[in-house]
Amino acid sequence: MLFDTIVAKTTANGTSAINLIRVSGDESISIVNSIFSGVNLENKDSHTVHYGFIKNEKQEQIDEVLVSIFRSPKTFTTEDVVEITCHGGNFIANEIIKLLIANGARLAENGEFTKRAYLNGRLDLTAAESIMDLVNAKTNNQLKIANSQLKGDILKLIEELQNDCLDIIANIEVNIDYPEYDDVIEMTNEIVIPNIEFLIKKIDKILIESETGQIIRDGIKTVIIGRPNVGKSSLLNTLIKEDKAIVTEISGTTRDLIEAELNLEGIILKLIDTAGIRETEDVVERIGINKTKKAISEADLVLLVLDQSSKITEEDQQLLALTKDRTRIIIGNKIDMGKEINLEDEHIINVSAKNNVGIENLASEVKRLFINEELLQKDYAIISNTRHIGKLKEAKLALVQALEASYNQIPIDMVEIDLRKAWSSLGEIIGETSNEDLISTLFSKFCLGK
Ligand SMILES: Nc1nc2c(ncn2[C@@H]2O[C@H](COP(=O)(O)OP(=O)(O)OP(=O)(O)O)[C@@H](O)[C@H]2O)c(=O)[nH]1
Ligand SMILES: [Mg+2]
Repeated sequence: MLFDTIVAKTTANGTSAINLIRVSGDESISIVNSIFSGVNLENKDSHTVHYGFIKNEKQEQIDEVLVSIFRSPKTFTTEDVVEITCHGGNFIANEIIKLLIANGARLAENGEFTKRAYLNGRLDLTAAESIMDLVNAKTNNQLKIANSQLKGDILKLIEELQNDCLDIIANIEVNIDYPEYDDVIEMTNEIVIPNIEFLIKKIDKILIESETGQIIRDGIKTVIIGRPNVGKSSLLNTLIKEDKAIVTEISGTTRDLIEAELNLEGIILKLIDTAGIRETEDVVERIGINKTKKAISEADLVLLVLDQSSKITEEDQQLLALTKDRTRIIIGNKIDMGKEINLEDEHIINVSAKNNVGIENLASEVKRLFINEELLQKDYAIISNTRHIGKLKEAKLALVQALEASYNQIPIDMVEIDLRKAWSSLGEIIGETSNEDLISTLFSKFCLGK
């Protein structure tokens, strides 16, 4: 594919030691060469680095730089790529970019280099997406999942599912188009059924594992609730090891939601501290309480804090009832002051937020609830991206429809429509679906000329 030449600064804005400017496209070497003095870049080999100067149209020196040449096709975008390493600071980089644009380059759009890598077939869509995950990674687990995706593990996984799907379609196709071929098994609904069921089971397993993947990639939205003064803000502060939320002995201290992020042994908790819930006449406090209720409804995990120094109250009971069906951990705080509360059929994690006691038990409970440790030890693809999960569910739905149609003895070519839908949803995950592809893959998979 031919594209124009694009340029962008790849390093962040602000003062730094160096900046890296990336240029990609057919004209990239000649455009950079036109503002570079040192050597003639046009006759230099791929993967070489050159020292010299960037000069403006008046031949004034802008900066002393290193220029790296990468010739097509073994480059990130598969096009000719030039990288200019210049001094830090926004001004120099902007001057160089302006000169490159004056000489025929265009400012790249967000993500355009990676988009080109994908459009030019260097990366599939999931690998392209993993690059953002790599950049955003904050934990080892996130890094591991993103690297495996970049390496093509998700691609392989999806391709395997697509192949299973195609095998079924191909058999049906042959049956429809070449009914006189008697060595092709006649695909009645009964024969299709076990194959579709097998494929659905495979997808179900991947979807279950993706729950861990999604938690690792996006973190656990966790809301800390409890009646006033039980120590919610103290718990937040202890967890993040910082005095972020105000703690006082006065009930109703926290009025608005306070958010913080925590890396809990490799899992990101997106914590929200809330206003203590109680009946109140105070308008500000009441607004806070309404926000708390909304936060509860949006959370993946509720940490319900009780106060072990006093008996359970009516408000506690209400909160226990309110969160009964949610994924929750009940915390008995202020365990240094007593152990007044025992819930018959609920496990309480006793802690002292103020004295940093028992917090590790809370951490292991979070892990127990959300993370399949065994899965993480294994070295295979885990889907973590919401888009992929959505498409996978779409594919499964189409397969379930195909299965139901088969059960109901609907003509086999109708069943095939659903199978194609499933194949196409899978293809959208890796960014390749189109009908022409389906045709050519079909023939390459099925040797009709035998
Ligand atoms: N003894 C003891 N006191 C604690 C503990 N945790 C918190 N406290 C105290 O309890 C009081 C209330 O703590 P906060 O963290 O402000 O409670 P809160 O639940 O955020 O209260 P509101 O924001 O008003 O709803 C403070 O005086 C804390 O020092 C604990 O583990 N042990
Ligand atoms: Mg508070």
